[in-house]
Amino acid sequence: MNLDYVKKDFLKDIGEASSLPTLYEVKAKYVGRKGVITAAFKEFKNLSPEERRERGRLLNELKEWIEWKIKEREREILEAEALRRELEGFVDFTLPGRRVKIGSLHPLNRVLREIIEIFSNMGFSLEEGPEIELDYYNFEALNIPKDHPARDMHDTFYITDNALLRTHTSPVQIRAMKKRKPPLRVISAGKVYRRDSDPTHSPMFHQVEGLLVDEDVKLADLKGVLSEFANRIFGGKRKIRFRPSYFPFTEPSVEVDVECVKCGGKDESCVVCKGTGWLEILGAGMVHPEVFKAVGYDSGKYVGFAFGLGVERITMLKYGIDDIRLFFENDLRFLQQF
Ligand code: FA5
Repeated sequence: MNLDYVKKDFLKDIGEASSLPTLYEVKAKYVGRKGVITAAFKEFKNLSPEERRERGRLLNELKEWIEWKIKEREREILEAEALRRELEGFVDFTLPGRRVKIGSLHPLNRVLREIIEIFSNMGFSLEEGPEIELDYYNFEALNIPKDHPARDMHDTFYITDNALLRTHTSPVQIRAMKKRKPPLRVISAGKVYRRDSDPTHSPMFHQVEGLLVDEDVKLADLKGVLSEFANRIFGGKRKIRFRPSYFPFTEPSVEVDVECVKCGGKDESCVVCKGTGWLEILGAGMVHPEVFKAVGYDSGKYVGFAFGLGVERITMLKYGIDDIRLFFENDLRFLQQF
């Protein structure tokens, strides 16, 4: 066995051993019980005593050198591993930071919060209702019996014959009145659903409902509350007007318009109000006696007004947005403008 070759091979093997298990394999290969050096000792048999002594010295020297080299490599590997472990949790504070993008309220939530705040300041408290609603609350108790043509005004998503996705927030009026005795001053806000889709109508949109019941309530009170609301949500002094309308659950019923937020009624070619000077913002009216009957209120004693507005519509008017679908596309170029 040529010991120079053994040495050369060993140096190559140990150079490639970068972990303790591979290093120990190298150790076994050369100085283990079945290793190269042990095999070399066995070749002694056929040598003369002199050659044997000389060969034994060389072999022992080589064995010691190999063992020393292995120890040295073992220390290097252990140190490298310790360093790697040490660096594992290391944070380089000199690297430039990653910018954290800060989100903001969705424009609809921003306006919704503003609306709730305005009515809270007028003494209305917030009432909740389910989005999956019974036919009874969404229609029947609101004086819209089955087969009543007024049901056509709401393109309804039915779940069963009796359950549906609420088409407006008015069912919360019924729930609130069944729960409490008058006087009552509540608002309700949330998602509502209709089979409706175009640039100004969305299948899911948000409404805010208002209901006030007391002994001496007049249409003029409704006008006062809504006029104050228009001033606060659009800013400045805003004229509003009532137009006769129809809802089965209010009598009389009105459609409420606000003076054009863009031109104030002064520009005949205004694209927002189309030259009419007015913008429709909500539906309202005095609570129908049939509704009071459904909830067990005495309509001889109590009077009330109710209103329902579309949050998307108010937001579109407030910010000059012309397509309702922009609210739901989650395009940051749109959302970051608010
Ligand atoms: C109602 O939903 C009545 N419940 C409002 C009401 C409440 C009247 C209390 C009287 C007393 P209407 O269907 O008009 O009414 O809807 C109210 C508002 O919701 C509309 O003025 C409009 O701004 C908004 N709206 C209706 N449909 C959609 C739609 N598909 N997408 C976005 N907004 C809509």
